[in-house]
Amino acid sequence: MITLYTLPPAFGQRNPSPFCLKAEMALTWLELEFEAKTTLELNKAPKRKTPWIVDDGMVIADSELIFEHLDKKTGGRLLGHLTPQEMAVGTAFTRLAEDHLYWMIVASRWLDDEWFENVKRDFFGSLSWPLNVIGPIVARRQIRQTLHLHGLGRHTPEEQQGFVQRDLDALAAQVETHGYIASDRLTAHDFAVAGIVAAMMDNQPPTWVSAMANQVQPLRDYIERVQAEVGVWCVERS
Ligand SMILES: N[C@@H](CCC(=O)N[C@@H](CS)C(=O)NCC(=O)O)C(=O)O
Repeated sequence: MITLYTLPPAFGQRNPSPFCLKAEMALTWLELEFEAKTTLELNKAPKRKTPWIVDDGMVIADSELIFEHLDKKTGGRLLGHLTPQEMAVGTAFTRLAEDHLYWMIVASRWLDDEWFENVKRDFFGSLSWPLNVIGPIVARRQIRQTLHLHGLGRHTPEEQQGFVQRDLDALAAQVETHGYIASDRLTAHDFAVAGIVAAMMDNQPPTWVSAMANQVQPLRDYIERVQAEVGVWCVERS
């Protein structure tokens, strides 16, 4: 039996972490039996981040390492059947989404003074005093430092918008041409990229990054298609 640990619902999203959504999509797609548990106690997480899984006592933290494990476990049903070209293109776009665009989602949620009230409410509101007051201040400082080290945090808002737009344009051009991110068929790389785009588009209320992403109709069509095919949604569907 597999247990998947994710963040609890926030910002109108059933699963507000794109990496958790990606792992949930993979487990569902592979039709593996699993139990999902939510937690905000990241100090108890093996790498202090979500997601992680426990599979028959084996702990695997990080969505990409989870993919590797699930691929081995299923005899290559997740990644093993992909062509070298699909792996190359899928990996490159996953890196763009997860290691570049994702940080702009983080910035738009955490560093916008007005929007940060939603983070305080959904991530820290259930904590008792003084953690509910100190927690957001300390965590926000760490996010600011991380974005500075990454580099994206050093740019003006207009420059950041330019980076976001070029990432969105690259993703949109690819899915408009091919239907999916690595080729003309659904692959595990779509779980990663659609996870990021859905977490970006479907914030309630919208962040400045959500507003930009929602202008890009091919990406909206893409995430609807991927989520419907897998049967896992970022936002609750009735
Ligand atoms: N590379 C990791 C990234 C995971 C990640 O950044 N998770 C976020 C939630 S979206 C997290 O737990 N952040 C908490 C922190 O950085 O302290 C993966 O693919 O699993």
